[in-house]
Amino acid sequence: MFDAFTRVLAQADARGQFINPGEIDALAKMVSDSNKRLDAVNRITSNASTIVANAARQLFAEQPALIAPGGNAYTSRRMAACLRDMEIILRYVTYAIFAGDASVLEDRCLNGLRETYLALGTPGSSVATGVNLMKQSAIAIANDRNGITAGDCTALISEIGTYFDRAAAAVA
Ligand code: PEB
Repeated sequence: MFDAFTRVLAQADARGQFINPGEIDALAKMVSDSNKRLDAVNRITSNASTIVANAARQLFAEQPALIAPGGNAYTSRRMAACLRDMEIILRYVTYAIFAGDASVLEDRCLNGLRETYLALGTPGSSVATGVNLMKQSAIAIANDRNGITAGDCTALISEIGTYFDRAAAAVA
């Protein structure tokens, strides 16, 4: 499991070189912007159940077969498993945002997930749709300009988007 810092040093070590000035500048920028990152993690974390519930509601409205008899989220046991899965994925996305690196998400959540869904007969493309719906609402919440000091969050928001995209691509 890497974060932005250990990633840079592992790469430098693999090259057998010191950490170069460009890498130091990029990490220094990340540190100077770190309040934005922690605010985004905090906002997504404290709204996690809203993000999951709204995305699930929208997923089932778009794909009602999932909750019809015989569907993959039919019966409360499967519905609960589905909501739990979405929450697990969102939790690992918040870890990746916090670390500034996708490896925790890849190694501990996405690795083998496609195969798990194949084995369960759970439609990965529907999970991917759910992840995309969580992406939209998490970004809207993280990017809400109300009650915060105005600043440029473009890079951070697009980075956050990439973690959701990885999760969706891993199961689609
Ligand atoms: C992954 N999901 C399920 C299972 C596992 C995971 C391992 C089988 C065991 C169980 O039922 O608990 N677990 C989950 C995960 C990690 C992990 C992400 C990462 C660390 O350890 N059904 C739908 C939707 C979708 C869904 C499309 C968006 O209709 C999910 C939610 N996952 C779903 C369902 C099951 C499941 C299990 C319904 C139960 C399947 C079944 O038992 O028939």
